[in-house]
Amino acid sequence: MKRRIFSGAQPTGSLHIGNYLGALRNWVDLQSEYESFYCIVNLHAITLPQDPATLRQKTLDLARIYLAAGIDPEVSTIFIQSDVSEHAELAWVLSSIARMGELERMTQFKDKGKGNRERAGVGLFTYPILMAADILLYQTHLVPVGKDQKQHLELSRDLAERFNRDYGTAFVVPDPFIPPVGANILSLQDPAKKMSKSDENPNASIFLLDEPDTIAKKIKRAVTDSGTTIVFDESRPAIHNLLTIYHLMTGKSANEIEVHFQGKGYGHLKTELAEAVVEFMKPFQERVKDFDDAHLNEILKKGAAKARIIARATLDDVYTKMGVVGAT
Ligand code: AQP
Repeated sequence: MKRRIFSGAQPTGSLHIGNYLGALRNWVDLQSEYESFYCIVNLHAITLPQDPATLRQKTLDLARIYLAAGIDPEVSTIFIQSDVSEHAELAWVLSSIARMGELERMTQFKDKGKGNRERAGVGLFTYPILMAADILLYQTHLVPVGKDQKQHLELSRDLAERFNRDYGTAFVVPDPFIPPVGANILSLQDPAKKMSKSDENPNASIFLLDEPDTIAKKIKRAVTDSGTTIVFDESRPAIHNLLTIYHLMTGKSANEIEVHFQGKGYGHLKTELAEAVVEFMKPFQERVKDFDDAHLNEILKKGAAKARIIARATLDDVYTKMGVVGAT
């Protein structure tokens, strides 16, 4: 039996190269080695206000992006979270064993809630519990995510261990897979922040479907620092970030890159980086046009049917262990 992977992305905004380099490319690389479940987590998306028509459209667009990135529906299971209601059910169960204190420590709630506890949604607060349910339903061994999800994953592990200890083993305790390079691609405008779909500054993120001109403009406007040398130095996060993207897009080693840019200026780096990103994105942007809505819906329906069988078995086991039974 293959070990299992679960991961997902929210159909909010457009995916950016951070989502791709931190998560999606690893999903593609790992899909044959593991039995893989890749979810479009639309129930997570509604923890912040969404326009219904846009959310509907973005949900299908995200499926298109998964396929264009190289996720093979013959190999991996691709589905929409809300098509498998067990996600919401298990989230309720886990909310009964999760503690307020551990949720209060989650930094993403603080960031996305903008520090305003009075106005922040309860769903935003309990978001990591739904994420734990997503993962634990599938008896997941490995969860490939970016660095921003590390804390949430630790909570998933804690909840699995707590349930297993108190009620008997129902869950595999999942391990994170956080890539050594690319797990935290930074905003091009503020290297103190990660690149994010919901960043208010459109120049902060390079989206996977950006036109070549837009990519070049965004890179040209990227903030740098007061130094002059082009080297991988973590104490200079803006340049380090640009070099990391260059490294991941070209496959050249850090040493090769430093030698290549020796004696050259930031303008030169930005021009070559833009070319590398545009080149990297070209086949992906071509492939994205290949999938029509009817085909996507078919894949998603099939995926949900497969996911539901595993999810139901886990939830039934959880209910039995807890004594949650209906009339017979
Ligand atoms: N900047 C990043 N660098 C590396 N990985 C990243 N991820 C997100 N941002 C970066 C990883 O992408 C996967 C999917 O993310 P998500 O859709 O769940 O949303 P998120 O983590 O909340 O990312 P965003 O882009 O910042 O979206 P919004 O603005 O909607 O919140 C995850 O594995 C994530 O770690």
